[in-house]
Amino acid sequence: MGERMAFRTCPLCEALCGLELTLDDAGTVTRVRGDAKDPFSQGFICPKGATLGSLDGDPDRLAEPLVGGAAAGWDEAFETVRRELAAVIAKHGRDSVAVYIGNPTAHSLAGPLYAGAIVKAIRTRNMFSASTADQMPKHVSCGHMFGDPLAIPVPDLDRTDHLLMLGANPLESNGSLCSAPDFPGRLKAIRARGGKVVVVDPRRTRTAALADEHLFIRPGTDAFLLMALVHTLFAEDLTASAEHLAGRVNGLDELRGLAVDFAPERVAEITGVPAGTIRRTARELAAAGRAAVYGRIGTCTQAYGTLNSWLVDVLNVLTGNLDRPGGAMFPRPAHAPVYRRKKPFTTGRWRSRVRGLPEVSGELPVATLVDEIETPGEGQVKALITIGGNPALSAPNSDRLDRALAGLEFMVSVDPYLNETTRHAHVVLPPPRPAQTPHYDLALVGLAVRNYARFSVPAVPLPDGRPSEAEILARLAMIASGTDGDPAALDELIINTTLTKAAASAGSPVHGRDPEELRKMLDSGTPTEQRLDMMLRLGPYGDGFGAEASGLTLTRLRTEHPHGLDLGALEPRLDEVLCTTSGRVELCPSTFAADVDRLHAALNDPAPTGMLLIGRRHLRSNNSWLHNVPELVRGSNTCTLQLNPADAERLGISTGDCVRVTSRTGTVEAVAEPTDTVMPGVVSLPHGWGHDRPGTRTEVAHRNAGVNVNSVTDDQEIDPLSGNAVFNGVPVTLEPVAR
Ligand SMILES: Nc1nc2c(c(=O)[nH]1)N[C@H]1C(S)=C(S)[C@@H](COP(=O)(O)OP(=O)(O)OC[C@H]3O[C@@H](n4cnc5c(=O)[nH]c(N)nc54)[C@H](O)[C@@H]3O)O[C@H]1N2
Ligand SMILES: Nc1nc2c(c(=O)[nH]1)N[C@H]1C(S)=C(S)[C@@H](COP(=O)(O)OP(=O)(O)OC[C@H]3O[C@@H](n4cnc5c(=O)[nH]c(N)nc54)[C@H](O)[C@@H]3O)O[C@H]1N2
Ligand code: SF4
Ligand SMILES: [Mo]
Repeated sequence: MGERMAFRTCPLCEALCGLELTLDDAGTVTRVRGDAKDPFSQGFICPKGATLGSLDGDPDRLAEPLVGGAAAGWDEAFETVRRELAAVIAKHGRDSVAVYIGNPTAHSLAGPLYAGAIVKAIRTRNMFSASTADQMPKHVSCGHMFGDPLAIPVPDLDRTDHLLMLGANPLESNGSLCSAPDFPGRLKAIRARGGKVVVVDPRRTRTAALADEHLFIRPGTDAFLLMALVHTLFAEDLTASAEHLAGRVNGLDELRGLAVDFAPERVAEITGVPAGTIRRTARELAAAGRAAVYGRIGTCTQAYGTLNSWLVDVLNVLTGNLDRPGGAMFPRPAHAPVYRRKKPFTTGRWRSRVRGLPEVSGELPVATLVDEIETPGEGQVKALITIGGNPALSAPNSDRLDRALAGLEFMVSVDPYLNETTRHAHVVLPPPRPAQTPHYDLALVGLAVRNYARFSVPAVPLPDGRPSEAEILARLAMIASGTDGDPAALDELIINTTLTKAAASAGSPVHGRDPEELRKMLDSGTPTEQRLDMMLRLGPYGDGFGAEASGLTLTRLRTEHPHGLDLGALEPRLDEVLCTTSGRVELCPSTFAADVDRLHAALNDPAPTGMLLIGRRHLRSNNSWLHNVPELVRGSNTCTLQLNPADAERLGISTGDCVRVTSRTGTVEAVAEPTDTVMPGVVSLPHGWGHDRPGTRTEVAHRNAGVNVNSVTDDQEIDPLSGNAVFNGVPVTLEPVAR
């Protein structure tokens, strides 16, 4: 035997890189390289992907369930969950069980297929996720503009001549809501073909350093800048290129009216961007042949997160770049059927019990999870299910949440680690190693800059009796529905319902066929694989169950394209995507127009005088959970408090000093790193650190603990339209601490 090779997609970030794993006889991953044959990533890899072997073989990774902190068998673990959940529901009702779904759930095949079924089975209104600490504003903006919260246009990186990027640092993050392996290389290519890249960020990041131009902006003020860009386009009559959308857009005049008061001169002081620069930026955007505006987490995790997300696409529309090659385009994921019309988007179908915050996409803001746990009364949260999340570090004012978790009657976590969050769980159900897990990026291929599909078979088979993550989640859904039985029954139900609906749908490729017959044609793999096969075959590239002989099936993807299948550059498809009530792009939805009043009022606010805290990411880190990989934490401490040297001098702070950072919610002490890459008045701390708590089992992370920035972020500050957490622009005071 000896060495063998296996290929799979990297599950760690949104870039979708193909990996080549080398495994030994025992199934240990001994080397990881970029998969040169992947048509999308073409061998690109970053340090996180390259150390996937260490993550896979991490001795701290839980191999078996924990019940009450002790290793237990799967039957005992599931039986405990069944008993305890039933007890809580019997005593306090269904809304007393909350679910929190974390980021890695979006990077797995099992998460998107099964996590929702758990929530549905419990029938709880208390569903939370990392989305409200991340991209929820973009869902709300796309929901209202295009009718579908998942219809998110991505910048067509490979064909654009001009990219205006706000609040994104893909040289560290490798991109988000824009899946593009080797994002840095794609940015360099824009410049190499004579295009221009402009970055707007309170820090001169590595991305900003690579760009043609960097604009420092005061944290939290992007909406003013974006409004001023819209204002300039109207004022200087630069919207003519939007003509290809003529007759397909509503609200142009209302928008023009809203922007009247946001002249560049009016926002220059607030934003820190000179009026002349704003005008030139608008002109260059309008003049570029093919341009795209792209805003990411820096613009979402703000008090104006939804306005920012909306205005980014408003600019894409006004400059004629929406749904046009080289502009902002809608990917066409192979697994998503295009014949199914979606219901137009609404929010607020229910409200959170304590703060009355509106539901968005079936979720309540993670910022208010703690209120729901702490506040007594009918519907108080008494039990929590977490799936691949670490809210004890990742949520705003997470120390308060951390304390609240300790008081739950029951908590179960699906997670490979005993960490800051799962240490509170009565039962921990660990998913298998990445090498043992199949992969298909359901959530991310719909955000990729090329249409692309790749299925990864597990590199190492699971031992008998060891459930996959899909089986763990399906079993939890069965338990939650009160019919604890074979989890495959859940898949069977979903398959039958979907095929019956597809056979009855006029536009579907299987219209009029016998669902029974279709069912028999499905892939012979696991229930998960059968569901994926079904989705691919009903999808826009699918074989339509034989209707399109050369079309896509899972079998074909698995056997003929083990390194992935390139389905081509993005193509215009606005008509396929639009599902607003009007059938047009809503350029000026009324809820957004109303929120502009808030922005308008803030035009007259006095300029803040204190320091504002923002976040940042580092290439060798990934939110809270890669700090147990020795290779990634080796070297200098990255969890430092960056601040401008002028501020440091004024406050008597030198490099390496310990600084106490205080906000409304708490304090944190961090090591100072004065750097002129941060604009004056701004301090920056990365998130995901603070691994010094007792009761965890992450030895390397514990030794490289860092501090938790979310000790000082504020759970009461949210973007009102999306409920999203505000991590950027947090008012703080600083004082040096004598050691
Ligand atoms: N290496 C690494 N990669 C990751 C992750 C990670 O933790 N580490 N996390 C993954 C996840 S979950 C996500 S969501 C993505 C995020 O991907 P990105 O959106 O690219 O995230 P960041 O690198 O944090 O870049 C955000 C930038 O916004 C800037 N910023 C802060 N406040 C403001 C503001 O008010 N206005 C503007 N214009 N900019 C502001 C910050 O200085 C920072 O440079 O990255 C993913 N990839
Ligand atoms: N201050 C501040 N806070 C932030 C951010 C910020 O920029 N600044 N960013 C926010 C963003 S964008 C995000 S996405 C959130 C992330 O917030 P969370 O999703 O709550 O946290 P993560 O750190 O991603 O934790 C991931 C958890 O999943 C587990 N895990 C890893 N792989 C798997 C798997 O295959 N299956 C399962 N079931 N579990 C797995 C890990 O052990 C870990 O416990 O943090 C948010 N918090
Ligand atoms: S860029 Fe992202 S997907 Fe690619 S290897 Fe690194 S972590 Fe994995
Ligand atoms: Mo995220």
